[in-house]
Amino acid sequence: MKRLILLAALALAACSTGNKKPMETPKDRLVHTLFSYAESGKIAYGHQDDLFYGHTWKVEDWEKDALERSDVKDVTGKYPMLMGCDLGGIELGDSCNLDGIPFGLMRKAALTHVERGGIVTFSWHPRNPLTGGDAWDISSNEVVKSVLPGGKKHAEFMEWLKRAADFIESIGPDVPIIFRPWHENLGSWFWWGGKLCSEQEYKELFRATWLYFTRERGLTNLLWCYSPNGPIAPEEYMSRYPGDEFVDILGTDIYAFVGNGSVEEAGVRFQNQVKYMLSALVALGDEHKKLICLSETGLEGIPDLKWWTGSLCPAVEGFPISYLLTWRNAWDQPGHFYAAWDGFEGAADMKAFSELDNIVFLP
Ligand code: BMA
Repeated sequence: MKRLILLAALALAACSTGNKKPMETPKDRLVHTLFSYAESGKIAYGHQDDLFYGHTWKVEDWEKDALERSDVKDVTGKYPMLMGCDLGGIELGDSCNLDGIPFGLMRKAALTHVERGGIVTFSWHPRNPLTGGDAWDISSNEVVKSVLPGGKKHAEFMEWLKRAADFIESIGPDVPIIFRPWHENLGSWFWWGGKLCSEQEYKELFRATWLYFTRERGLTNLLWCYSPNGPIAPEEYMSRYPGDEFVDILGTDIYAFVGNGSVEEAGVRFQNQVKYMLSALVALGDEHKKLICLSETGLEGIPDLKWWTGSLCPAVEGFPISYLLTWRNAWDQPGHFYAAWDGFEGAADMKAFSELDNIVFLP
């Protein structure tokens, strides 16, 4: 426990400048909050797109809507502590993101969630700047190279960063945001993935994003999360780590998959994978003085009706992760959900999870 308090102090000291006692910023306060969860053995729960839509509904008239509906709240009586949002589409100047969420709604929901006492985190699935395809277009391994200085898409890419930074800036300087760009970078399903660019190119991509947002735009309200897909050996995890200066949180995305086996087997496999990766992140977090988290997780469609208390909880219990986040409940794809919803047969187990002493929801 003392170790974590020391880590928090060191992390904040690293952010401060000179000898003057720094003023506590919104980012500092969020760092403290997240360290205090980890220190007290608590884990905040997050849900992607929570206030935008759920399994059978979506916000229609967002300017008038009070944004009170949430599948998580319907089931547990509480909002998730974290709400995840995705910026995909902002780079083109689109009015809605890749899942049809108006950016105006995203801004309003982020502010509403923070006013309620919650925390927001942004991921980003930008289009492929070289081919014009989507984030999953891996037809070229020249894309990262093309956006770096000297590359033929560099100027256009800087415009993409500008649009993303403009949006984040429009939410306000006092709203701390966990920003998680270039995620799952050790798999090869995004154009910035492991086989699609060199280690150096990836690091430069991450650093260029950080430098532009932080130095050129002064967006110091962001906590930067590095979140490779897991499980993966710690050496591999660190092989594309951009550096301590550019990262505040070490995360990992690990999903449960049933595949051809039983849900029981999937549960055991998932627990082993998460425990393996989180053990590595605890050591890395100590070494690099960083927060750690399970940045994305879930079991699509939750066919295991005891998944929350039977698999997720035992997988993360005892690890000082500040938060975990389950993915979205798509309103237009009946099988694509990662949190329970009102009427779902496995809802009671998610409610039981929400009532555990070590799991933090937004009351
Ligand atoms: C994926 C799926 C997609 C979605 C994307 C970005 O995991 O949920 O349907 O478009 O995330 O949110």
